[in-house]
Amino acid sequence: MKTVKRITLIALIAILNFNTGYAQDTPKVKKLSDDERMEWWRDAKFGMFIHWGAYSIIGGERGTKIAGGGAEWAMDKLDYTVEDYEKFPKMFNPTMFDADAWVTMAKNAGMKYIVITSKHHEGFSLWDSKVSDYDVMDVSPFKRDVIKEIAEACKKQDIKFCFYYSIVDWHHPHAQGNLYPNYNIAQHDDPSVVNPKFPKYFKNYMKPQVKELLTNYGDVGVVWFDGDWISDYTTEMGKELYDFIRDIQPNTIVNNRVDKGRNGMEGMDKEGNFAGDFGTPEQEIPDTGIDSDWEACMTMNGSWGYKPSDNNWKSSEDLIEKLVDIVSKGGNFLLNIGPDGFGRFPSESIRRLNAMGEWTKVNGEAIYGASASPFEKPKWGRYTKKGNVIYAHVFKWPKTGTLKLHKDIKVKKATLLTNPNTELETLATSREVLVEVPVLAPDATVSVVKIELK
Ligand code: FHN
Repeated sequence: MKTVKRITLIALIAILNFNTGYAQDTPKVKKLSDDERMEWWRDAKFGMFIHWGAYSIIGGERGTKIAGGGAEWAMDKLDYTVEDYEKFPKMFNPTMFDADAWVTMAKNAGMKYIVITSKHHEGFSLWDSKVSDYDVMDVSPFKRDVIKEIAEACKKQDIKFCFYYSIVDWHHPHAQGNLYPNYNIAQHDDPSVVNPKFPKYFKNYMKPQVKELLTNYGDVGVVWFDGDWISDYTTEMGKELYDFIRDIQPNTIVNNRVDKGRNGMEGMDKEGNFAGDFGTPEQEIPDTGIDSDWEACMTMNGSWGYKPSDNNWKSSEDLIEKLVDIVSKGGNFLLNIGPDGFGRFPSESIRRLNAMGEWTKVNGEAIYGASASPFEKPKWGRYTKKGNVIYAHVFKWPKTGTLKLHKDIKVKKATLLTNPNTELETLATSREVLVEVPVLAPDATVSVVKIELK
């Protein structure tokens, strides 16, 4: 009797396994078409960039010296040798770090994805890397896997998890580490200066690290490379790395800094065949719309990494207008936060995130899933388009109570996003379309008029 029972039990488990799909080998991910793969990203429009590392302890200051530009360049700008600098990862102990709180602040701001620096140029890795002992688990007293905590918090709150990875590594002896303190960025603009050990770093360190990040932390929305400018890194490496990533996670999106096509800070690829799924304008917005995928990344003040001495903060109004301007030209906006060495977002950043969240809560339909408008930008603001609707984002509200739209806009119905139940009077003339609007702007920053087209 016992034997029969056992056989029945084994057969039952086998059937259950088969039916519930718990096949022994991990289920293969369905490889999406490029448009399907890019869809979530094209709809998302707005993401959070996070620059966090040992440089966040330094804050861009060394005695009376303040690093010019981004504080994340402290090792270079404040003249630390590799040996000097190694003391900072040994101090990294951000006991106030709370991944869930960070992700909640991004979500409440209206951001749909987070790109966090897994490793910046300093070479210090914020995850448990088996390839390196210069990581948060081995060298810092913190001993928590930051990338794991962020990835889990993103999954919990339905925010896409993405990571930044620096090709440049000022610590690794086969990358730029062997050149410090003589390493000179300018020298590296000279293509004749090529580090003979870099291919070893690329093959034996960089690729295994990228594989760890793509294997151990679940779905990765975007891999955001940086440091593509160095002459050690070649387009052959870039193309190999792009294919390597797509083999591990076929549907991950990769920026154009994976290869060598980027045309400086304006961020789009020059002529030629280069790997990468979107262009990356940095600290600037193209003058006109671009009909390929692109994302503008920007700081809130002047530094990517935490820099308390930099009080050059963009206003919340300016940041909202930048979001609208970028979406009206067909792009995404990746807006940066530089948390401090304790794991806190600067209060000035939180204030701006809250203001952007208030605005996107009311006006998000004119942003998410919207595309560039077919009409040239009006003097008073921007247009975005979604299906059969044009959204007029008014930066300068008309004092006359009459908003003038492009003459080719055929209005079926016009309403304010803040007051969808009240139809606005419109009049089409040969030169423009007039919309009667309240004398006072309904929104303190950008007010949006929804135009349903005939
Ligand atoms: O050198 C980096 C810089 O520190 C920062 O990470 C920006 C963000 O895109 N990228 C490089 C400068 O172009």
